[in-house]
Amino acid sequence: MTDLDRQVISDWLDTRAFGRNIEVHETIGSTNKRARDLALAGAPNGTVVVADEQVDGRGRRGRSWLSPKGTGIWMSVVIRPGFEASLAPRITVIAALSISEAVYVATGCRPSIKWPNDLIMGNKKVCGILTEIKADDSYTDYVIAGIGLNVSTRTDQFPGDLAMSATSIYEETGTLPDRNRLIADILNSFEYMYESLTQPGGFDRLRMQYRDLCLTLGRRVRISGVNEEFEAIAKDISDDCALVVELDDGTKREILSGDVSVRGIAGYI
Ligand code: BTX
Repeated sequence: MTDLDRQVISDWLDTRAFGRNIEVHETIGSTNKRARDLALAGAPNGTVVVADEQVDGRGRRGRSWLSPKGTGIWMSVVIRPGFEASLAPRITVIAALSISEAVYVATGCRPSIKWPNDLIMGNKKVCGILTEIKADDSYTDYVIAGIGLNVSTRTDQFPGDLAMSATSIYEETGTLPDRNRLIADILNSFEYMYESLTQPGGFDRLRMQYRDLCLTLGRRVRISGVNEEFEAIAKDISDDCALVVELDDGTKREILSGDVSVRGIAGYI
């Protein structure tokens, strides 16, 4: 697989801010952690940290993210949105859409989205997104959008049960896209969608695209929250990016966060 190259990434970029300030690391603990340190030190909107390998890659709720050397895109984007914290989940939505679009352009195959933060190919997880935020009620200091995308990983490189639930672009499509180009394409779409968030009707159009790609909708799901676990039918994505579900007694609920399992997807039986 081609080496990560700052200059090649820059050459493919078509952005104003995203990726214009970029760090490329051979190895790092976690790109999200590095991006957070940079954000706290005042890094501008669109700052990107990308690494060839993460030795302490992070998922949600303290879980770990396998990030072997040279096999994927491990990248974090610092975003300084001019909007309140409640709108921050929109960043996860547009990150997912932009990754799906870039993979489609590179391979002709379009990953689906499993609400809120996974991209799925062949019923397995090809990408996870970790969005972290520093904000108070009225002001968002920064959002870090962390992207872990398996590009060339072979099934036998995923340890234990992960082999049942994880996959890569190469495993699903037989194509090995150039990571530098893919990084730039993700950032190009990401910035374009980010800017359209502030235009009238901008998010509604993106939400429609998200609904079309969201394999969670219309399915029976199991929701595991901090204090409860229940099943329901996933119906819609709300304006604030919650998953709208209908329980068996007909009541509707909006789920803002939590683990949502969909039968047959990403190893859930
Ligand atoms: P998540 O908590 O939804 O998913 C984490 C779970 O996914 C793990 O518990 C494991 O079961 C599974 N998993 C671990 N590694 C992989 C992998 N490579 N492919 C498929 N499944 C896997 C998802 O969290 C958010 C992950 C974000 C990762 C990026 S990488 C760049 C940035 N830096 C960082 O530390 N995290 C983000």
